Amino acid sequence: MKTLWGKPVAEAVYLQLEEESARFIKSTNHVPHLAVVLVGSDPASSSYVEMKEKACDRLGFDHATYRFDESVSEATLLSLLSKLNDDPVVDGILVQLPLPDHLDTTKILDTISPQKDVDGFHPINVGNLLLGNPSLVPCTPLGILKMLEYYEIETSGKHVVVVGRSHIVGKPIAALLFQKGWDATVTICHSKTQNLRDITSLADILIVAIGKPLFITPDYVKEGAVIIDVGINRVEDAGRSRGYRLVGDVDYERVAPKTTAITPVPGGVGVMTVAMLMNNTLQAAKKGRNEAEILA
Ligand code: BQF
Repeated sequence: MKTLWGKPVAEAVYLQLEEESARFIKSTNHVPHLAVVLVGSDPASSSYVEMKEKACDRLGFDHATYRFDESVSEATLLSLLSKLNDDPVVDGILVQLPLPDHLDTTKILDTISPQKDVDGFHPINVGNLLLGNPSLVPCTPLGILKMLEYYEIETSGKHVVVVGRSHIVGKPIAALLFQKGWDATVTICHSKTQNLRDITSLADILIVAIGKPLFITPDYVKEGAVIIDVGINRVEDAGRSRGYRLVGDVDYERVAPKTTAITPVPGGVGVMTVAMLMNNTLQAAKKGRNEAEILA
C-alpha cells in the first residue's frame, strides 16, 4: 500500500507556476490577482481562505479578500461581483462556499464572469468541461487528475466509481475521467444508489466525495483498488487541543491495507485543491491579458 500525499504533487505544481508566473509578469507587467469573497465567520471557511491567501503570497500573486457579515444582502454581493467582473486588475474571483441559507448560491455564482470563474462553477465552464473544450476546471477535480498523473496511476479502460454527485467534485471528476485522454469507464453513485457496496467493490479507482466521516469501510473496496478520499470532516476529539480532528469519508486505518494506493486526510487531495486554484488564477490572467492585447 502506498500513501498518495498531496504535498509533493502540490510542490511540483507550485514550482512550475513560479516559473510560468515570472515569465507572465515580465512580459505583461501585470501581476495575477485573485479576489476572494467570504461571508460570515465559519472557522473552516476562514481557514480555507487563509490557505488560499498564503498560496497567493508564496507565488507573488496579488489578492484581496472581501469579508461580509452573515447577514449581507444578495444585492450587495451581486454589486461587488459585477464591480470585480469589470475591474481589469482582477483576474480571478471566488466566492467561498458554503454561503448562508438566505443567499441564492447559484444566482451569486452565475454572476461571476466565466473568464474570471477560477472555481469553474459557471454554466459556461461546466458546459465546456462536459464538451471537452478548454475551460476553467473546478480545483478539486483538477487536483485529483494531477495526483493520478504524478503517481502514474493509469485511468485508461479502468472502472472508476465516483461516490457523490456534487457540482464541485462528483459531477466534474466523472465528466473529466471519461473524456478522451483519461478514457476511464465511470460509474456515479449517490445517496439513493441501491446496493452501493456491490458497485464500489467493482472499482479499480474509487473516488469518494460525500462528506460522511469514515463512511467507506473495507467491505466497500476491492482488493488492490486505488482510493481517492475527497472528504474533509471535523470530528470531535477531546484528546486534541483544538477539540477536533480531520478525517476523510474513508476509514483510512482499516481500508488502507486492502488498497494499492490511497490518499490521506489531511494532507491528500485538499492540498491539491489550493494549488490548482493558483493554477486557474494564472490561466485566467494569461487568457485575460491575451484578450486585452487583441482589443488594444
Ligand atoms: C489538507 C472545502 C468543503 C467545503 C468547502 C489542505 C484544504 C483542505 C485540506 C483546503 C475545501 C477543502 C476548501 C487540506 C479548500 C480543500 O491538508 O488536507 C487544504 O483549503 N481546501 C474550500 O475552500 O472550501 C471547502 C471543503
